[in-house]
Amino acid sequence: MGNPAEIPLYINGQGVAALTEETFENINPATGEVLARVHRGGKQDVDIAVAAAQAAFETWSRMPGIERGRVLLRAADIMRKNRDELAMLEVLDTGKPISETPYADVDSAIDALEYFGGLAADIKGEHLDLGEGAFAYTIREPLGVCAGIGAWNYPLQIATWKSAPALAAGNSMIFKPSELTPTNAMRLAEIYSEAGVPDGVFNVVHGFGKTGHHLACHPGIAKVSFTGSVPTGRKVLEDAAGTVKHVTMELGGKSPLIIFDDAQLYNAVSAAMNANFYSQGEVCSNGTRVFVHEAVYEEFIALLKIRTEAMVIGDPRESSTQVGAMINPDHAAKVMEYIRLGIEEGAYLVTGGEKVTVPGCEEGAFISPAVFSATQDDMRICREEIFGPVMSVLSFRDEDEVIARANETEFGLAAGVFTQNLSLAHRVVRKLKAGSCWINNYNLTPVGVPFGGSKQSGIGRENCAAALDHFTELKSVYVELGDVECDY
Ligand code: TXE
Repeated sequence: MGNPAEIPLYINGQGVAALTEETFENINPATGEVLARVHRGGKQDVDIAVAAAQAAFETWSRMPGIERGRVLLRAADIMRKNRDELAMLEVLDTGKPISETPYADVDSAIDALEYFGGLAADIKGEHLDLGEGAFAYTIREPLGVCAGIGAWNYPLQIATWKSAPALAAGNSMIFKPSELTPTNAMRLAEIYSEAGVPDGVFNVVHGFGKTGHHLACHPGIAKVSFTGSVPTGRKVLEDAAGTVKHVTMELGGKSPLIIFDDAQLYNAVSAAMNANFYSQGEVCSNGTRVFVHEAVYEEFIALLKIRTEAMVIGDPRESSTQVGAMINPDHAAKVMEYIRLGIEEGAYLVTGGEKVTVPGCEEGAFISPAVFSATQDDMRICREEIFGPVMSVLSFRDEDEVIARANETEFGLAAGVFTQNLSLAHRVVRKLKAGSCWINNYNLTPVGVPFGGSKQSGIGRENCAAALDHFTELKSVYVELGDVECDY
């Protein structure tokens, strides 16, 4: 193994050393190899990034939207040309299989750039006719310097889902990727610069929670867009409150996937597997509580067991691999503890839940996809977010009962319903307390369809036109055409 690369901060259009003079290691989850030494940004680095972003905001925000849009569309083209490289970098950073990352990560980022690049020219206010003597109009204005803080499961997608609408609306941004996956935020910054994003408009500051805390507290930052766990989201919200920042919160979940007795069972099993084992289950919106009607429960479990045991666990760099490495051994240990707990609490482990050694990836932490049956709602594996390949299958008898049980959680990120009965599907979806719902499929997030959670799973929506509303604010202007009426 050669000397690991060095990943600096990216401020004002170039790589810069952190003033902390401290670095941390970026590890390849599958091999344990040190991929790079990453500069840790401290408070002074954040201050410098904010100053650069403030200066850049002055020109970028005054550029016509169509010109900002053109730059984002160029960035999409450059990203498409580098799709394979970016997809492999995501594999090395996250341990996710190469069979996923071109689509779920890179294509999703390209779509966001094209979508918001197209909308940039169409950010507008309204004209309000107030009769003969007056009228009013509104202006949708950018907020200023915005901070993005990302989680480690979809690094490039999260960085682009936050920066594309922010920049389209005329804001500048400082993005802090997760300390576990710093690589593609740098490639995004380079791509933006190559596309013509002016220096200082998009900056990257690496670091841990403390660096994120500096961003969330900084008086020069108007908004924080955060993706991560609920506990951390609460801390960011508290910090942002100190200077009354705008916030977008994309947090965790323990989402229900409800399979009625008339569901097309093969598709329902497919959706349940996608909803629990894609990206090794490290997906916030996963349908990890699978409620199956008692009439088809045994058949569902039998089919699910056969198909789960056929999944290919392996080196994420191999195209045949379907289950890659967990993000790191600590997280894998957390997931294994939940599996032990599930058994202890009396659930039945139908299949999987074992640590697996993959030749050539002996340092990696691999877990065979786990299915629990004989589960109860109050078990911790059915209440807490595990963020790993662990599916809990619960049985239910009728519609009202399953809706009540599905909603019995502090989370509200996502939900799925499988049935051939259209009125049942739409009636149930209306009653489920979740931000992102699917009928007869799961976890598809085409650009333009709002993504985000209700209850404690989040605030705001991403990947849609509403994201532009969250990165702008309205100024209203009243225009008097006559005299000022005055009684004194
Ligand atoms: O989150 P963490 P992770 C959720 C997912 C799971 C979690 C896993 O459900 O709960 O993310 O990602 C920074 N002030 N989602 O472990 O620990 C930290 O450095 C400011 C939901 O990364 O919360 C990292 O960059 N920042 C999502 C980021 O917060 C702080 C989809 C997240 O870290 C901080 C993907 C602090 N005090 C994952 N402490 C969705 N809903 O879309 C840490 N950080």
